[in-house]
Amino acid sequence: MAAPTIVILTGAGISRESGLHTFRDPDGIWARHRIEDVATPEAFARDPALVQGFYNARRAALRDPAIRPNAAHEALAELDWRWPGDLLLVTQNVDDLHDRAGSRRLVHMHGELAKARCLRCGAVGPWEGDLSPETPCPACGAAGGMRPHVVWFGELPLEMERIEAALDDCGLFVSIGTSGAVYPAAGFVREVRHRAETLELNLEPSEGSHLFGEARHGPATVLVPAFVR
Ligand code: BJW
Repeated sequence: MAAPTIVILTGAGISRESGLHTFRDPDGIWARHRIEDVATPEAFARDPALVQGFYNARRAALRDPAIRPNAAHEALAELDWRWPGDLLLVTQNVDDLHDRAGSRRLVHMHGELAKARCLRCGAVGPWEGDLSPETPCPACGAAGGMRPHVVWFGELPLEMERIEAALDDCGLFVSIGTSGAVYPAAGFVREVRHRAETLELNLEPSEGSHLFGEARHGPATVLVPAFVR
């Protein structure tokens, strides 16, 4: 029998032990910033400098040499190299730790901190430094239209067609380090649970924990390598 298609969904919890903050834990990003101020298109239209400052700081933190992929990112990269069937790693994370660990069959559904997008010409490219409301686009030269390549509330997540196609084929769905509070990702388990095996690996039960066939609770750096090997 052919190896089943695996879809893995990851969230901020997988990067917590690499030193990056989650969103909804007591010490998380939303404890220090209001979503309405920094993570909506309306916030960006109102105060682009504030929003860019928020993402500039997180982009700079990602370049700190102490921030590296952990054993959970590495185990998923190993699974990607090894698994003979179809596999798609769908991350909600805007960090690049799965990329650095070596995962290749990877979708960043909420975008990437290390990329910027021009609102004038639509070009998306790598971005290492800070963005400001005056930053010109390297592709078209227009000033004032560069924004972080991330998905804010009210915007469409990226590559949904590819994700839905993988979910349609899915024989095993694994959710790792996500609170299950944000849609459409939080709805994936409902889509597949009647035809696929479903497994949650999270520090604590997520909002949708009861929807999974099996749930294991603990740190990602312990649970994910144990699942993969
Ligand atoms: C550990 C650990 C360790 C800790 N080991 N675990 C009702 C129904 C459907 C939709 C909606 C609805 N009401 C509103 C909506 C729309 C809205 C939404 O979902 N709102 C909710 C608040 C209800 N969604 C949207 O607007 C999305 N777009 C959309 O829906 O378009 C329409 C559409 C419809 C149908 C199909 C397709 C499209 C866009 C959402 C964009 C989210 N953007 C953010 C910011 C990205 C940029 C940035 O990083 O700043 O994405 S918000 C933030 O939340 C970020 C994350 O990716 C996302 C999810 O968070 P995550 O990863 O789950 O983190 P936490 O902190 O919540 O959880 C961490 C977990 O890890 C915890 O459980 C810990 O216990 C655990 N953990 N340490 C293992 N060591």
